[in-house]
Amino acid sequence: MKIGIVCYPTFGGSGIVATELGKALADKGHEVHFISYSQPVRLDLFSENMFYHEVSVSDYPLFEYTPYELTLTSKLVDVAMHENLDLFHVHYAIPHASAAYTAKQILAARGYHVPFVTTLHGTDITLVGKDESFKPVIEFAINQSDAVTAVSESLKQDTLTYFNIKREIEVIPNFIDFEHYQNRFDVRLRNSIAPNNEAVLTHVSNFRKVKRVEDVVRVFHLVQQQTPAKLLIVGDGPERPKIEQLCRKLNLCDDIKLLGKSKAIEKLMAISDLFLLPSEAESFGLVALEAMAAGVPVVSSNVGGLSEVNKEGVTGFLSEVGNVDEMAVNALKILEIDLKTFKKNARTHAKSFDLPNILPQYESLYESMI
Ligand code: GMT
Repeated sequence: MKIGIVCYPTFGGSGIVATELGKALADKGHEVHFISYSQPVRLDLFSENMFYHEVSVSDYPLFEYTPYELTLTSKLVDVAMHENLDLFHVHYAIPHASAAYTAKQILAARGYHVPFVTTLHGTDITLVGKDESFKPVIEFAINQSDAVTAVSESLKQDTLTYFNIKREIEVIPNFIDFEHYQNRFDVRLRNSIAPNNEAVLTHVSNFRKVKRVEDVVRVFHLVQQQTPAKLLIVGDGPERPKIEQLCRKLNLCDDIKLLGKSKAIEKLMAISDLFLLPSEAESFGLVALEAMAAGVPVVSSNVGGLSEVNKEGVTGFLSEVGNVDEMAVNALKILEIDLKTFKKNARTHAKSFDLPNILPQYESLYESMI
């Protein structure tokens, strides 16, 4: 099949899922065309049947806000016609689903039939999409999609709650390439982070408010009062200054490392003992799954799809948003009582989200559309 994948190119989970899906489809012999405003961070164009088409937005003095969606739509029309695409797969509804809908109409007027599947990822529904300033367009574009998928049962239910949806939503969970996370332990890296074999706690995110990174620091602070520990914080984003301030205020600067947008996620997970994800909203929590694939148990909040990924008392623990005291108690329970069992369970549960289990679900959906 010839598939056009539309996604955000940044570190966010939806872009990562879209890119890894495209790479896996290309490996299976499909022709994959990525369409975005810059090259997705995880995209390395080493495959002969993978292509990248950049949407370049040019400024015009009249526009106070440059209309990206129109440029994207034109690009979709152009790529579909010239590359003979069979379908579009758009990740994150805003504005990709409405752009794909318009592109489909333009293509139809030119005699081409190019259906599109929309994958809902989370904030496109739970935060941004349900805002009245987007809602009518998003609702329409979801209903007009030829197929709709959501990355968790919880996100499907949220979509049905917030919008008037008249079509089937199929749940296809996020995935990891399980093998990619095995045998990555680097003893020198571990010793450099935790020279006295302290427990290593890790958090990875884009530092948006919704991730509650300050809670990560507070949980760590409580844990560290009971057991020697180090904290790795990977990523970057708007909340960084607040996090730095809190580290200083709690006198934790020597024990917390802010690593920025590291690409060595697998290696960092492999030397970690525990992963913290106290988010306010999380439709799935791909990063928790990545941690689990590396054998790292998870202490998280209990929102959205997190309970579909992190199994209470098995792969980690889940608490109410903001309950940092309980999260710290749970972290200590895992670290001090039964780290080995939790590690094993985390890996076993992550294996059920391995790529070969999920990829065929997308392929059969595509086949049913064309
Ligand atoms: O929240 C992020 O980190 C980014 C965001 C995105 O769309 O890029 O992530 C959402 O999609 C991910 C991939 O499907 C999910 O794993 C995240 O849980 C989801 N984030 C939220 O719901 C807040």
